Amino acid sequence: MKVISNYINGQLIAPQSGQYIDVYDPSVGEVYAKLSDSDNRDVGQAVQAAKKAFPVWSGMTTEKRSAILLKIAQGIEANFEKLALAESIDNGKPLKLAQEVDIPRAASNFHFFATGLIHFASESHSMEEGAINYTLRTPIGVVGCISPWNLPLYLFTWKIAPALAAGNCVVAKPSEITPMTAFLLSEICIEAGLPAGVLNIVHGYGNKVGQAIAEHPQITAISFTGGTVTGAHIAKIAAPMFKKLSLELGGKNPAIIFADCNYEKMLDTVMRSSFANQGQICLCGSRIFVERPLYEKFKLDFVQRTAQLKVGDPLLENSNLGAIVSEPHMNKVLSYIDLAKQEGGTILTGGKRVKLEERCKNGWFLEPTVIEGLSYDCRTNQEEIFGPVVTIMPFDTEEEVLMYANSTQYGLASSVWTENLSRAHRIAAELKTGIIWTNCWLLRDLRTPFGGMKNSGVGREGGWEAMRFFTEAKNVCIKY
Ligand code: TXE
Repeated sequence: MKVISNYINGQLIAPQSGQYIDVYDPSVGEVYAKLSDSDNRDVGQAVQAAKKAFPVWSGMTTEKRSAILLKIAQGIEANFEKLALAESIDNGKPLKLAQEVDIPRAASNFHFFATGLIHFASESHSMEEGAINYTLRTPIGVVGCISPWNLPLYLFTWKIAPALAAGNCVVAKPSEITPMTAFLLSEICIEAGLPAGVLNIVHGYGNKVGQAIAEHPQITAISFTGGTVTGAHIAKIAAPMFKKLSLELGGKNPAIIFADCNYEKMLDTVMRSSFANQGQICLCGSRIFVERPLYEKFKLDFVQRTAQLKVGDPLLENSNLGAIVSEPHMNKVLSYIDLAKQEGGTILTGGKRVKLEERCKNGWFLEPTVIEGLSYDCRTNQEEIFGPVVTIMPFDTEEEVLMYANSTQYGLASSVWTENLSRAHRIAAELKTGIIWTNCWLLRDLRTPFGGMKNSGVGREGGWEAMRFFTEAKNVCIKY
């Protein structure tokens, strides 16, 4: 049984509690590893190690820091298959998805910020009064990174890479539900020669380890991705301590399909934006609005394609959907399907748990589910379900669909399908989400600002947004 240790001060060590947490393989529904059940003592130890390492790491030349981060990127690539298999087993996602998305993006995250840091410059402003201003962007110190279970290594590295690139030392906590690839990253960092204490990974429960990170007075910035409720909880702790906060939270994203769209391209992509990673991506389009002339045709084709999706053993090449990440989450998603029925929805396909044979007979699998006949403002269409469940409904005018799309508490991502250029720009300007994909989905340029508005979060990740989040700006004005 694999035991997952903490990575503190460059060492893989046991938690001070000496206790361990069960880690499940969701595809078989059984415990397959033990996880350090850490607490504030381990977080305190990690902060001390990070503080000790900070002067050397922040004082290192950008070339040297870049070279070490590039070695970590190369380490991820060198362990590609091992990481992809670990991710698929831990999360339940198809191995193919981990190979095509999760692990390549984890390597890209380190590559991107390892090179970005060399070009990260500050600016100066000269004044007619005979003065020059220059802006210094210096590392913050010890920062906290807390990440979720849906894209474990992808989102874990999306925070850690810029934090380290900006010269900070990190105390990080992956989700206790999917800790394995973060543990394997510890081994890669040791191999890459990352100095002791620069990155510390403390495993365990959110309300113990995550809470201790949020509360620690010497962790002066927190980057969090997870649920909106948890994000609000962390903000309550961090705000009065005046910590910098980056919150990437939930979403209830609209997919808006106009009758003039490129139909085949739209249908292929909407299958992905609806059900990729079992619908457990905060960017998935879970509310599908279709212009009325196209509605019946889309409904027929979409339901047919959805019913043909194969829910299976994630290790098998032909599985389109793998397992749901945990039994509680599977039951939460099933409860929303029940709610949809109570709210007057019709299940057009799916809606039930899938019982597989052999190895996965006790795994947590759900049918991809399509629901119609609901009002735009019912709970099913307003609350984040975070599973393979989408609703569809027709619309007649742009004003109507914009009202539907913007009606939730969330504002993370939208997708829009139309060949009409003016309409594409017009709709994008009116949508209240931080990200809008038009005639595509999840096409990602890491330089762009990434994040949501309203209850989808605070701040942006990506590119210089991330480097600026993880540095303090100081303006120096010299009169001559
Ligand atoms: O997230 P949590 P969960 C949404 C999705 C999901 C819901 C809850 O709707 O159903 O959030 O998912 C740590 N102090 N998203 O339970 O609880 C926790 O250990 C500090 C959207 O997985 O937010 C984990 O490491 N930390 C999201 C991380 O927070 C705490 C992706 C996220 O866990 C903590 C995942 C606390 N008190 C879920 N409690 C997205 N935006 O992609 C927990 N944590």
